[in-house]
Amino acid sequence: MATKPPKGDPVQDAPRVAGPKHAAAGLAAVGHTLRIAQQQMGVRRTALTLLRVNQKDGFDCPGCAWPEPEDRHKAEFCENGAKAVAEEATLRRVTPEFFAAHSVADLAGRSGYWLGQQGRLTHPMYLPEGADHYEPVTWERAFGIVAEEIAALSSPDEAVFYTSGRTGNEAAFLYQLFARELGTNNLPDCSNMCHESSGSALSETIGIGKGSVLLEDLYRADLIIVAGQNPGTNHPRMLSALEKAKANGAKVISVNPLPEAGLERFKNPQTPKGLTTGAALTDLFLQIRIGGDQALFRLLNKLIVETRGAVDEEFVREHTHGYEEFAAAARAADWDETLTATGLTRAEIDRALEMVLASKRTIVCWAMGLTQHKHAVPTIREVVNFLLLRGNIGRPGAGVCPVRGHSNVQGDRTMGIFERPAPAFLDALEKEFGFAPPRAHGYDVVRAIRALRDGEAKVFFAMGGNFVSASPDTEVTEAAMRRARLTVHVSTKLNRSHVVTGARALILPTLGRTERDLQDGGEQFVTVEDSMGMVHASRGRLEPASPHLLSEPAIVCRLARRVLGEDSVVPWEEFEKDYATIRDRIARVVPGFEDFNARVARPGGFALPHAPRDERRFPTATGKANFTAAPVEYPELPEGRLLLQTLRSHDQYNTTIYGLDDRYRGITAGRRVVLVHPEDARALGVADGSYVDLVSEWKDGVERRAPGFRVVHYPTARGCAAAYYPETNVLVPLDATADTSNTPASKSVVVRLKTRLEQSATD
Ligand SMILES: Nc1nc2c(c(=O)[nH]1)N[C@H]1C(S)=C(S)[C@@H](COP(=O)(O)OP(=O)(O)OC[C@H]3O[C@@H](n4cnc5c(=O)[nH]c(N)nc54)[C@H](O)[C@@H]3O)O[C@H]1N2
Ligand SMILES: Nc1nc2c(c(=O)[nH]1)N[C@H]1C(S)=C(S)[C@@H](COP(=O)(O)OP(=O)(O)OC[C@H]3O[C@@H](n4cnc5c(=O)[nH]c(N)nc54)[C@H](O)[C@@H]3O)O[C@H]1N2
Ligand code: SF4
Ligand SMILES: [Mo]
Repeated sequence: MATKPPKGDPVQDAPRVAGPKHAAAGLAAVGHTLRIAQQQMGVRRTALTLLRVNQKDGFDCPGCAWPEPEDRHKAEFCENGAKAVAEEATLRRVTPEFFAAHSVADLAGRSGYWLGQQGRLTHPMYLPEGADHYEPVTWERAFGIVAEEIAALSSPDEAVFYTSGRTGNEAAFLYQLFARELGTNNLPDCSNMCHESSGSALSETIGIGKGSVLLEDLYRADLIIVAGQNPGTNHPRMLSALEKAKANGAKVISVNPLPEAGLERFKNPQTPKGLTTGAALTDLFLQIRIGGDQALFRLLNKLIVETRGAVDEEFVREHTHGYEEFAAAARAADWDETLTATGLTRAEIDRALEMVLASKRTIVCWAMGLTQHKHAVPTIREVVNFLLLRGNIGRPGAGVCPVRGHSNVQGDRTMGIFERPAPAFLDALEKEFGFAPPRAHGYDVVRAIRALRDGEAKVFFAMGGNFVSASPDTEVTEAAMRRARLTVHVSTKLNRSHVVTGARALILPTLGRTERDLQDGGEQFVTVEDSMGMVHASRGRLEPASPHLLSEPAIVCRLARRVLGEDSVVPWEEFEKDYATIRDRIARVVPGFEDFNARVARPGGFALPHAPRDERRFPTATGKANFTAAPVEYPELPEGRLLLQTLRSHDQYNTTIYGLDDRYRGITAGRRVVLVHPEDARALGVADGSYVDLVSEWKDGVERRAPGFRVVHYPTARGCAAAYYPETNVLVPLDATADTSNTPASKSVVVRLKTRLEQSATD
């Protein structure tokens, strides 16, 4: 089941390799940012737009979910935030003429990079059954088509409503309201592929699936452990926070199979020193084997338990449950097994322990390096055990810090985008709106793909995102999508999900964050929630990319009116006119949003309550913070194989590719690279610069293959390899997911490298 590399690209994928860098940001970053921004927006628009990012009266950066500091700099954005803005505020356009010139088959042969570079979508477009080309369609007709296909279903559960994490709170709240009034909880979202493991582990152990630290806490910490995260690329302004924490005396341990430049040194372009040498950020680098984190934290926990006076006994007694059972499991942790699982040395772990014991206030930050493994949930629970032992939750300068991805992914979940809603949330909806929401759980991402594959779901509707490229097992997912009766995408930019379609397909173009949102009730703003539970307003100022765009809330309101008709008990018309009326309802349904409109009017917004952080109260089943004692797991690696992680380059935002460089890793002009340790490469007989196919091995015996990757000898942990997503999603089996959270295990794929004799290095 080989896939062909994409054809028809203007750019040849021919990677050049210069070796990893040892510092992030600095002047090179500023130059790179301006170049990319100006190519998309021109000089004037670049300056005007970038000055509004993350300002209190401006728009929220559509990049990641990192919070804004209270005292804002004039240029309160990073290189990758600027790229995200440029990508949206681009002057390039995808018009009906574009679709007339390019058939769907032609577009399906292009790379995701090429599709994204074509610019902003300008008109609603329709692909009739059997047609080769999308054609323009009116909004009315488009909603009519969705209504027809939904009416033809034998149950609302045959429709799936996906959400990506850029959607603002107002649209997200309306979208879940629409799905539930229709009668389904099929609300999968990108979170299912992202921090679901964090949510699962945290809800069970501390009673709330969100992080417990604010930005201020980072500044006050003694020790910050950054595990499985590459902030230099994915949350660049986190480096400023780490720099500030270090200036206040904090130590940083980074746990990662790769030496990521951003964590080594940070050259803050906002400070004079930053432009020269920069600051060293990491005090201890633990170059862990992929999937070894649970074993590492378990052993640290054993050592803490066995060190006199190291456990915060009062906290454990007052606030936790399950300590004895956990301590017994921790005591049984084995040094040798841990060294095998982690690839670390005894001296490194001893050094880490010293730093842990010297710290009174410890924070653990993590992202996809912990969440996308089979044993991701027990791994994160072990991190919680680690923090609980020394009372590091609900104390200033300490806590859990899952660093979220999309700019409003956390808010969307708060608004009820969840296939397994809490009964209390549904009760509140029922009370407020007077209809009975469905109680049965819906499909998450993986289950939605299975349902489409098996013909059990027939309508797929996406509020943003790029489902076919972001999901695992590309060939299976694409085949599943093609079985749908109708696929609909509310999007800003063209992507592969628009060209791998059901029998009929619609593209509904929408406003971006940067754009002015004018409704009958006047100019509107939306709200978002960042990774630390701060909620604030976001106001776009640019002229919309086209006069035919509708905002996301307007799309949901009109869709709902058309689909639900007279039967609806929800005042959709009123909601569309004035988003403040939506916020009034949110205030009555979602705890923590009381008096929403008034509180969001305050510049900078407000913090949502968080019981463990605010009052050391743990709303779990036991009423306490729960220690857990799962058996230690780590991936097994058969002889001659590598453990592949699929990760992001510096020039991409998930499936949106900004460019073909990964500056900090020293790779330019190409993305089809696989990073392999030189010793492993030697043992496997693959020279630097040779070309291989990546073949993944899974118990179903199906051979999944990603062809034509240039081998790059790279200082990753032994036995581990790395290559970019989404090109490698074809290798991730649909059924290879995390226990409990069902998140695709896209950071631990067993692969073998198959040499391509017909190709050789060209550089
Ligand atoms: N510019 C930019 N910003 C982004 C995104 C983007 O694509 N581009 N995406 C956004 C989204 S949605 C998300 S979720 C975040 C993602 O942010 P990250 O999680 O930082 O993203 P990844 O590139 O997947 O990086 C995973 C990191 O974990 C490490 N890692 C892999 N496996 C393991 C392991 O087993 N153990 C440990 N300890 N480390 C491991 C990798 O080496 C890498 O450093 O970023 C958000 N921000
Ligand atoms: N192998 C592998 N797979 C992964 C991951 C991995 O690390 N490895 N990471 C996973 C993670 S963490 C995530 S979050 C998912 C991401 O999955 P998604 O969120 O589905 O994907 P994105 O690439 O972020 O979506 C990009 C598209 O969103 C649309 N868009 C952009 N802005 C807006 C907007 O304001 N409104 C609307 N309506 N549309 C907009 C554009 O059309 C753009 O093409 O991928 C997951 N997949
Ligand atoms: S750190 Fe994230 S939110 Fe902040 S400017 Fe950069 S991309 Fe945007
Ligand atoms: Mo994500």
